[in-house]
Amino acid sequence: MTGLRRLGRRLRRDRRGAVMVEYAFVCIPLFIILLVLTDFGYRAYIGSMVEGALHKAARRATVGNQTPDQIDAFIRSQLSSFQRNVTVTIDKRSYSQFSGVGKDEKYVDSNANGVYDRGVDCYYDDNGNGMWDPAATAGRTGLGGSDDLVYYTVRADFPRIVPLSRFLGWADAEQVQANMVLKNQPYGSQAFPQCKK
Ligand SMILES: [Ca+2]
Ligand SMILES: [Ca+2]
Repeated sequence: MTGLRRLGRRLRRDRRGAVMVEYAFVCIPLFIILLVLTDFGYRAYIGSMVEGALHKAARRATVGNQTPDQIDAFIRSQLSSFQRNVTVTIDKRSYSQFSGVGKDEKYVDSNANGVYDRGVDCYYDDNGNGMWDPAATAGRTGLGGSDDLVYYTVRADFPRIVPLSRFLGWADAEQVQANMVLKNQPYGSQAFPQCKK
């Protein structure tokens, strides 16, 4: 019997290598699942922190006596525990009517073509900037005035804490966003815009 045959028989009898391969087949998927769950958990944790900070800040803002900078500072202070690796973006837009939140400024479609036509259709200049605005620019920046509705958006951008991006084809960074609409206290009078061309 040649040495090669003897080696083949020894390898067939030796189960230690097979156990290691089986162990790897079980452990690698489990390890990946654990990393994915950790990633989801971290994302959920940041999402809940962002939402909680936004709720607290919005309540303070609606009572009044808060400047936009103070609201921003409050939100950032609430998120300061993990802000070193998280970029926080805060946007506040105010609207005079709930029906206008996140939508185009209203207009009267005089020529019935389904779109706003400058100089032809009259529009309601809700944000008072002298022009019709689509949803992206509608509303006023800041906290608005009495009885106004304020649409808060807080977005957090952060790097993944587990090295899955290359392995699973995911992006290196994640993003969570929280939104809230609150109505300011009626501590004054509010003027509604008139339709104009
Ligand atoms: Ca039109
Ligand atoms: Ca406008």
